[in-house]
Amino acid sequence: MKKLFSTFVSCFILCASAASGFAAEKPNIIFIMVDDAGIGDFENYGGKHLSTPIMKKMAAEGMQFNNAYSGNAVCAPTRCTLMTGKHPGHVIRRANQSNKGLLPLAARTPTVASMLKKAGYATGGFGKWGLGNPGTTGVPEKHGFDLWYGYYDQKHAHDYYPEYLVKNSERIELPGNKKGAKGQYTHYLIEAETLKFIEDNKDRPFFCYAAWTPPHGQYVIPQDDPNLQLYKDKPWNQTVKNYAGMVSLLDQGVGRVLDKLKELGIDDNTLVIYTSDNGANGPFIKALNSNGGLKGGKRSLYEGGIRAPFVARWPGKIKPGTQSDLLVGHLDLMATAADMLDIKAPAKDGASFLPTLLGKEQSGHEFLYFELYEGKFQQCLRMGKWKAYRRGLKDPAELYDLSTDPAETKNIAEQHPEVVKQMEQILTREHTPSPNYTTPDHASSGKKQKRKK
Ligand SMILES: [Ca+2]
Repeated sequence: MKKLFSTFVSCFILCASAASGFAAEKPNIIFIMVDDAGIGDFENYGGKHLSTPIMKKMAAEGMQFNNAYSGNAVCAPTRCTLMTGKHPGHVIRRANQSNKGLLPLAARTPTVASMLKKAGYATGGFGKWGLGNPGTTGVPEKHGFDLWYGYYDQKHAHDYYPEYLVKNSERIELPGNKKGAKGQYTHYLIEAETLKFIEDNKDRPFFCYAAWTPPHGQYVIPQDDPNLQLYKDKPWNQTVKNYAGMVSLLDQGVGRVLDKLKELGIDDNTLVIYTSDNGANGPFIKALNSNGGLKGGKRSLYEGGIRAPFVARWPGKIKPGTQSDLLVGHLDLMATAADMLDIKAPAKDGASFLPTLLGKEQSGHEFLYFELYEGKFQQCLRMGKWKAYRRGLKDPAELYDLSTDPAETKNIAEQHPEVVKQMEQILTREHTPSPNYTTPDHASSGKKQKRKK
């Protein structure tokens, strides 16, 4: 009888597990998002100048997405979209600044972290938060994170040798950096805390959001770092060499995360995603082709600002060496995590890419929508092979066919009026007015928006 009962229980668990994805296993999720690296910086996306063997290895062992998009084209709006699972026309942060200054996440805004915490996950974030400074409604520990270590304020995050970092809204003094000393390079500390969190939570499900700050400026890296030494003989100025060293440093750090998972024996039950928060900055587009030949870079809603490197590794679940052309974005993390656990995502703009990870057919997004008020207002829409772009709500949209013109060199709106009409309707519909930003009807009437890194 006892055996019968146990068989019944096993069957029940198996059946329940099959019906609900991975609800029984509760796989760990590690989302590593580096800051300002362009898609052209990475070897597996055709990068020729920088050493990024870990992303390449992850792609060989997992899946590389070739139509992936960042949440937006600058730091805070990307983070807002990623965390809330809502597209850029529905979130509070549509620029780093606003008409009302820094906007924290409102109290009780559901996030990926709060969703996973409710599902029994330990939740930790490491690096740059950017969605609310200490004392505001936006702090990460009020949005599902058990632990946040690093920077809350974006400006603070420009400094790699600050006198302090922040842990759950408390100052953590860095005595090695007092009075202008440069004794404690923060990325080393942030990477170490990331690894510690993984180790501390190896026996329970966890969500680790590594919002690492390299290679965002300031462009500094310790002179004795072996990743900088890789580029010592290159004919580049010191800023470019430092940038290159920072990209390689964080790539090696991802390797240390993967090694840690193997060492702890939790490699097979952990989905790791490695991506960047927005496109590359101008000097590196020029020196290193960091935007991979796409149009524009950081702050632009042309492809160079939002097309993201995006690889996923999950041994035993993702078939090694797979390439996917599915349209995906950072906003999909919430829907995908919810799908894994058979729970309901609190936001509806994202779409789960779990079927694709598991080798199943899926149709995915009909379109991805973006808007941004950084310097100037921009809207864009990716729909199938088409890309529409405009700078005023009532301006005619430019149209590009990315299948033949990935660098958006030829505006072919006049040849496809019906496509343009349909895409303009979606651009108008997906934009929701916000009192925090000034939206121009026409690019020429657009008031200059406040710009800040
Ligand atoms: Ca960024």
